[in-house]
Amino acid sequence: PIPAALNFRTVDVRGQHLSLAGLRAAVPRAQSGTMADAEDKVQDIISAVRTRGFAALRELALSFDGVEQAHPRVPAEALRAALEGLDPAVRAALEESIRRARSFADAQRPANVDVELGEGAVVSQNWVPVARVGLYVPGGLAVYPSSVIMNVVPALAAGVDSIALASPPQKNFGGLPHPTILAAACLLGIEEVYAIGGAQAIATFAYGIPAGASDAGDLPGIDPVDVVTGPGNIFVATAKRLVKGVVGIDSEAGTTEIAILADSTASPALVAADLISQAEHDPKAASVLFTDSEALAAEVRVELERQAAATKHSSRVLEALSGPQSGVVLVEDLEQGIAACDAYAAEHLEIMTADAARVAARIRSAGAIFVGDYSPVSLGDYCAGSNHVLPTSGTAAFSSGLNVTTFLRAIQVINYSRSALEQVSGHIVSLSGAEDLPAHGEAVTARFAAR
Ligand code: HSO
Ligand code: ZN
Repeated sequence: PIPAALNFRTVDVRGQHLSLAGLRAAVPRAQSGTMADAEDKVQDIISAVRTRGFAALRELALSFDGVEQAHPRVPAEALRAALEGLDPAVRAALEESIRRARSFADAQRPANVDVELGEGAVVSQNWVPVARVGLYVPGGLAVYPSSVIMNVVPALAAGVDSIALASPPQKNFGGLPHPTILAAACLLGIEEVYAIGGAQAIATFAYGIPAGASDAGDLPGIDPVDVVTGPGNIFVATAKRLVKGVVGIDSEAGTTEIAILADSTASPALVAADLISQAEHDPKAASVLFTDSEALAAEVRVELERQAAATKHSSRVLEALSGPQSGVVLVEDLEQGIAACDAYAAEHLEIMTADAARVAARIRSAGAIFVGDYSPVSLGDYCAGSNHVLPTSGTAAFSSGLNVTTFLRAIQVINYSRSALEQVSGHIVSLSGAEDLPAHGEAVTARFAAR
């Protein structure tokens, strides 16, 4: 039901000395179970793609996207044509976004380490890119050429050799992904692009599809990947969770969230504008304000009403702001505000307080932190240089946004000389005895036995 009016609820945690568990239970959240509901449907899609390959993709493209598809691979000419047809202002914006993302991603590459733990006892840690990745770019209520950049740039900076991209087929564009998505891919030199949406794209990447034949001719196969990344709706997030272990994934980047920690010095109009900016993504998007100022909360509510009524995607925004996942959390003071924000672990957290940088430095859990009035989430979505594929629904407590290390593995290399091994051989024998695994010790002593 689309609400006619704003119902931005209030959660008051003042005067209660809530523990972490108490705060987690109190903060606005989507009703749990939404993911479990999706799980059965998503599992069916994954099984269909695994067992029936291209035939399943054809059926899913028809039923979900209304598109007849012989093969999901986007032809090279379509990529080039999309770039040629791209609006010059959008092209310039994409290029600037790429430049900033690239500079930041290049600087993230971690250094290898070599440590000599004794003479001739060398242990190293080498960062090695995965061989092949599958990047998902959503295209449901909106199209996301910016997400092409966010996925591709760190993969390139990590040194990944083989990069495949998938995005939903669009009925209005001849069954191909949206042309700005194709143009962004072309701009970044990505040639392997598929018109596959949702859970079926994630399944295709995870398991691959063998080459086959059809009435329409040969069907070139799709190789499985090592890592699948990208944001998406609940179906995409659920699919990633279900294939995790078969492939690596980035974080659970589901329906978007914005949290703002603001005090009485914040501008109600800007707070409201930012809450609305992310509510625009999805009726299930979450917009949460944490504040110790009742006056600010009241003014933000007025601004939300005014701005939400005037914005283009008004009904989507009103539904998101009025859902159980959104609202204002009244806190005792900034201390409790910080604790509540940590408990919430927002995908995006804006700090709009006096001395915002000092407050931001104290936050322990968030996908990304936006400091002060001039660092809105929209900046990070498009052009900050940071990544917008970030952990949602509290998973920022243990996972990170997309970055270069998402596509790297740390391989440790052990290289001891004879004398270096001899030096610790007694310890190895002792420990192998203590664990009742004597053959471990014997493997070492065998090297020093007289021949
Ligand atoms: N806020 C979204 C990313 C995005 N916004 C793309 C606009 N375009 C999730 O971080
Ligand atoms: Zn956004």
